[in-house]
Amino acid sequence: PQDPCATVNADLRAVAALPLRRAHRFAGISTPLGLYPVVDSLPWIERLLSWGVKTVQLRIKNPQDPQLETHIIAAIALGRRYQARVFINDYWQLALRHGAYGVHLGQEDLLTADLAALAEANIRLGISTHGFYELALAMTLAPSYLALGHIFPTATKQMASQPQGLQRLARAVALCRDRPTVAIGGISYDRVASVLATGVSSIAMVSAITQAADPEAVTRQLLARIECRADQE
Ligand code: 3NM
Repeated sequence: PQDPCATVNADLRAVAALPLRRAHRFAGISTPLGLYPVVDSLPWIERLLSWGVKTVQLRIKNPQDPQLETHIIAAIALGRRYQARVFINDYWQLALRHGAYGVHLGQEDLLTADLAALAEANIRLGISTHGFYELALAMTLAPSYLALGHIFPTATKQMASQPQGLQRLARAVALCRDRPTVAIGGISYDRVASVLATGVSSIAMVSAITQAADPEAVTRQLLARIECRADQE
């Protein structure tokens, strides 16, 4: 049987050899990301920014969408208008072409995306991780933040991995030291306090906001709880 360490070491070597050239580090994010909603449409981005959200992700999962580029351009423009951090999920070429604030990538994109070009364009990079192995890979790239998921069971995305739970989240946060961390996956309003107690610097949410009976009220309450804590740091 193949030695599992050999695979891990080969993967780590492949990532470490990525053509980062001069730009070895992505710009860090010095202010806490706070509440970080992940949404799939422009109206959601605009609504959230108008309610005071300062970090948001546009996650469009249909690459055939004829409006894809238009939506990405508009999302970037909204981010500038509201002085907010808008991350584009997946479509790093479009994000690069249109000068996005940030890009969020999954592990599968790390070996193909032009990370050097993103770093040189000063585009912030967030990376999804699921467990310590993916975290170790992602940390070799010194991204602007590390997303740690999925913490609890979630119906929003089909996951290949198991929920990490709060203990593993706390250990992962400790490993990330000063790098901003984002917890994601199954985080409801009622779980916010226990998630924040792990020391994670930000919370990403989909359904707790988009499926809420009153998304504006929930968002404002979440902002008060999550950003408030950040202000006290
Ligand atoms: N990424 P909800 S979990 C988009 O673990 C996404 O990488 C995840 O939705 C990851 O807040 C997830 O409704 C879905 O559980 C999060």
